[in-house]
Amino acid sequence: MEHADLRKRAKEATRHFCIKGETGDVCSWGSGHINDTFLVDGDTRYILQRMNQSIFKKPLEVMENITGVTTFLKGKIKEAGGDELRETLTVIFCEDGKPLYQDEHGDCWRMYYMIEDAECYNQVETEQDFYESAKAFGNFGRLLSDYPAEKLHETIPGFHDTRVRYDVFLRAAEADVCGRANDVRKEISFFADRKDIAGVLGQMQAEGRLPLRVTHNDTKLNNIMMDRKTGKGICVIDLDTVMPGLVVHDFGDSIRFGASTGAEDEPDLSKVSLDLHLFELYVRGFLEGCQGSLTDSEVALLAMGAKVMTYECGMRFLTDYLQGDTYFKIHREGHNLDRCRTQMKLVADMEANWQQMERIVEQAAQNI
Ligand code: ADP
Ligand code: GN1
Ligand code: MG
Repeated sequence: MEHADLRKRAKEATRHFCIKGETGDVCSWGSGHINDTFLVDGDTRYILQRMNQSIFKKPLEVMENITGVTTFLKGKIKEAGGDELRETLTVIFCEDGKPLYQDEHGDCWRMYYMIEDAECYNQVETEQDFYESAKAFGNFGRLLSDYPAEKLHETIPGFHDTRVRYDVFLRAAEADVCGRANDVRKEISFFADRKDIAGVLGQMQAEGRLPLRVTHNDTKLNNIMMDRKTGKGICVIDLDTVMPGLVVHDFGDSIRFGASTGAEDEPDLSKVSLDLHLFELYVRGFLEGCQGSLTDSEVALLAMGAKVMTYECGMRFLTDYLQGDTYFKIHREGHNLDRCRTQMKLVADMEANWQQMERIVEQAAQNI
C-alpha cells in the first residue's frame, strides 16, 4: 500500500483512542521488522501501531497479554517508587473500552504513550549502554517471575522451538517457491550441518533441566528504551511475544544482536564479528539484573542460548528469503540474505571462541 495512504489511515485511527489534547502530525517511526509503527505528535506524544495480523493471528489475545503484563509491572514499579508511565508501556484504550481499534479494512491498531527523553539503538554505541540494557532485560524477567504464566496466551505458537524452525526451513529449501535455493546452497548447508544445535535447549527443557518462565522472547537492543539523562534501560518495549519461554533465549537474543561488531544487516561481513568484551559486559549486566534468580543450569547454558538464538534467527532469515520475504520487512533486494549471513558469521565466531565464552560466564557467575 502507498505509504501516504497508510499514514492517512493511521491518522484516522488515532481518533478512536482516548487521548489527551489535540494531536498533530503522524509519521512513520522506528525500525522494527514486524509492525507498522507511527509517532503521533501533539502536546502528549503517542506511538500508534498497525499490528501485523499475518503474524499475530489473534490480536486481541496479544493485547490481553500486554495489558496483563504492563498492569502487573506497574504495580511493581509503584511499589519500588518508580515512574509507572515511563518504566513500562501504557496501553491507551479506545473510546469503546477496547485495547485496540479495528478499522473497516479489518486492520488492528493499538496505541501507547511515547517513552520520552529516551533512545533505542540498532547497534551498541557505548559499552555502558549495553551493560545497562543487560541489567534492564535481566530485571524485566525477574519482575515477571511471579506473573501467573497460565494467564498468558501463546501469541506465536512454537516461537522459539528451534527444532520446528529447522523443519520449516528444510521444507522451504525443498519447496524453493522463488527458485532461490540454488544460489544459497552454502547457506543452506551451514544450517543443515549444524542441525544438532536446534535440539539442545528444547531437550533440556523437556527433561526438566531448564524451567519455563515468563520471558520476553525478542530482547534485541532496539526493543529497550535507554534514558537519555541517566543512561539506564528505562523501558522494555515490544511485548508482543511475552510468553512462557527460556531465560537463556532472552539472554541469547540480546547477544546475537548487540554483541556483534556490525549491524544485523551489514552486507560487508568483514565488519561483523562477535565482540567478546561486549559479551562479557552483557553477561555481567544480565546476571546483575536477574539478582540470583537463575538456576545453575540456566547460568551454565547462557553461552548456548547465544549460539542457539543466533543460529535460529539466521535460519529464520534464510527461510524467509527462500519463501519470498513474506515475514520480515525488507528494504532492499537480498536484505534477508544479508541478515542471514551476519548471523552465520556470528555462529562461526561463537564456535571458534566457545571455550572463552564459557569461561567468561563461569567467572562472571562466581563474581556476582
Ligand atoms: P516491531 O514489532 O515492529 O519491532 P516495536 O514495538 O518494537 O515494533 O516498535 C518499533 C519501534 O518503535 C521500536 O524499536 C522503537 O523505536 C519505537 N517504539 C515502540 N514503542 C515505543 C514507545 N512506547 N515509546 C517510544 N518508542 C517506541
Ligand atoms: C523481529 O519485532 P522485532 O523487529 O523487534 C522478530 C524477532 C527477530 C527479530 C530479528 C515477532 O523482531 O523474533 O529476532 O525481528 N519478531 C517477531 O531482528 O518475529
Ligand atoms: Mg521491535
